[in-house]
Amino acid sequence: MAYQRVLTIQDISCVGQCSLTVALPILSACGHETAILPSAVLSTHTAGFEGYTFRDLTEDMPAIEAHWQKEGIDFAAIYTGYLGSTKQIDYVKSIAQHTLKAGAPFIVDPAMADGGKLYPGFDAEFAAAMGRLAFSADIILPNITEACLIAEYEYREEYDRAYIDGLLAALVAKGAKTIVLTGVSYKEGRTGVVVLEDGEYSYYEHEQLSQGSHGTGDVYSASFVGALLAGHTVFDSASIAAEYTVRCIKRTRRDEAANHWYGPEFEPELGWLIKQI
Ligand code: PXL
Repeated sequence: MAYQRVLTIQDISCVGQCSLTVALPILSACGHETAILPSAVLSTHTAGFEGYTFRDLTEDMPAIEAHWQKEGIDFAAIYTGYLGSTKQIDYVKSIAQHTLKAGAPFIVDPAMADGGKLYPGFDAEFAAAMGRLAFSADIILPNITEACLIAEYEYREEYDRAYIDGLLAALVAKGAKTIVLTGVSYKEGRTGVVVLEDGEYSYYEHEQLSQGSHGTGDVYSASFVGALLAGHTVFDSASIAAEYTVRCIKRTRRDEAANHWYGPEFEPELGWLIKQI
């Protein structure tokens, strides 16, 4: 496995086990040099805590990009997650255009919504800008809510294969390339990941745990990117990330007495992930 430098752009939620505090350790554990660009600094994530602080770092981005360009710094992959503002999305596009090595993958997790709803602080304008970023990427990692928002497709709680095919077609029509669609459940008690690559549909089914904990989307995306950069195929990376995420959710559940509601206990399962890599 070649040692390579990946850049991940997402927020620092100081407490909450999501975004950079998840992506940095997971990518490092997968053996990759990991550069970070914080999109914002929050005291906690926004799902369940009240009164969190939020410092938007949008205005720092152009100078950071200019410095990297001056130093000739480039990346073997860029992976973005939760972003802090609509304006920031344009800066992120510029960073991807100017600092990615030729042919290197640009991977976007349009982390902004779940369960049919945008996260607090985001609006339709932000969702449209995130869509434009996603359609410029090589690989996108949306859940169904995010996919519907960027494809402008009706969101439904109950669906079948025809609905998912329609959603994938709407994403492709807007310019999506490889799609890894998470949380697609066709059967009670089971869920899975749909991969659409070069027009080919494949599905990795796995156990559904009735309630995922917050931040599992970030665990999923970071482990997917970690596996992909280590040389696994998109489908194998999607499957490894799914099994890793399930293990983390189970581990968190086992610790119910500690009431660890705000994030997944992903650290004790890193050893398992490293073995798959
Ligand atoms: O896990 C997605 C995420 C990332 N960062 C922040 C969030 C959320 C989801 O709510 O609030 C700050």
